[in-house]
Amino acid sequence: MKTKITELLGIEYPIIQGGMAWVAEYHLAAAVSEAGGLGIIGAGGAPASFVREQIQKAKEITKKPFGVNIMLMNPEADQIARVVVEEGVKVVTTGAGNPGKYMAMWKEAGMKVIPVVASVALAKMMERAGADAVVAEGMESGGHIGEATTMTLVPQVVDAVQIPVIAAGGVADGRGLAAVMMLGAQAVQMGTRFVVARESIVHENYKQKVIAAKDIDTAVTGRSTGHPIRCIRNKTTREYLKLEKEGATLEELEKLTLGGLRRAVMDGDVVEGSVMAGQIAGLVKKEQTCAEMIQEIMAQAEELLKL
Ligand code: TUI
Repeated sequence: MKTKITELLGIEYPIIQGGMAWVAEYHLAAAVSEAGGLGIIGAGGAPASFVREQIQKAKEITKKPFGVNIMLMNPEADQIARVVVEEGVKVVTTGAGNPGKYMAMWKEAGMKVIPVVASVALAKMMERAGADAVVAEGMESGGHIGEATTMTLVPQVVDAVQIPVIAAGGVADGRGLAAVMMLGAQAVQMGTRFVVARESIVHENYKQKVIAAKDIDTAVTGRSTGHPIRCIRNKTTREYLKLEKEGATLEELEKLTLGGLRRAVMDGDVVEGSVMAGQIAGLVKKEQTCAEMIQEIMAQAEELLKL
C-alpha cells in the first residue's frame, strides 16, 4: 500500500510504531522496521548517552530506516536533539511538548521531522515551522494524552494542514487502519499492540496485563495536574484518583508514580507500577512477532479498503 507517508519515509507499509518510553527500545524498533513499518526508539526519560547507544545497537541489527522519539519533558532533551543529528537518524518524532526550537537544526541535517500533536493549533504551528508530517494522537492512546478523540482530531488536523497526517490512538488492527485512512490519514502509529510483540522486551507481567485488559480497563490520572496519563487500572491508579479527588498536592501525587513506568516495564510490578496502555488494549489478545502483526493488519485493511 503506497501512501504519502510510505513515500516520505521509504517504508513498505503505512504502519509506524509508537515511541513508547522504556518499551520502545532497539529490538522492537528494529523488528518493526525489518517487517516493513517504521520502528521508533523511544527516548522517554533516558539520558542522552543511553539514547546514543540504543541508536548504535539498532543500526547493527537493521539496515532499514528507523526513527527516534524525543519526549520533550526529558531534562536532557536538548542533548538528545543533537545526538539524533550526530548519529544520522533519518526520522525524529516528538511528544509532550513543542519541538519548535530544534526544527531548523533537524531540517538542516536533512531529517524527516514528525511532531506528535494533540490539537489542530499545534499541528498548524508545526507545519509553519517546517514539519514533514504530524502524528495526530487521540486521547484513546496510552501514556501522556490530550483531550480530543482520534475520530474527531484526525479529520480536523487533515483539513487544517497540507502535510501528511498519521493517526494514533485506538488502532490495533486492519479495521482501525482502514478507518483512519477514511478520515484522511496517510498512515497509523500504533503503540499498545506492539507492547505485546514477541520482540518487545517488556516484562511478561506487563504483556499479560495488556492481553487481559477489557474495553473499560484503563483510567486517566493527572487530569487535575495538567499531565493526564492513561494506564491500565491497578492499585496505583485507584490510589492516585482517590488522592486527586481529595485535592492532594502535586508533590504527594508525583511520589506515587515516580519511576512507576520503569518498574512496570522492567521489574513487572503491574500492581504498583504504571502500566501505560491505550483503550484498544481490549482488542489485543495475543503475542505475535511484529512481522505477523503487520502482515495481518495489512491484509485486513487492504480487504476493507478495496470494497
Ligand atoms: O508523549 C506522548 N505520550 C507519552 S510521553 C510519556 S513519558 C512519561 N512518563 C512518565 C510520566 C509522564 C510522561 C508517556 N506517554 N504522546 C504524544 C503527545 N504529545 N500527547 C500529547 C502531547 C502534547 C501535549 C501538549 C503535545 C504538545 C503539547 O503542548 C505543546 C505546547 O507546549 O504547546
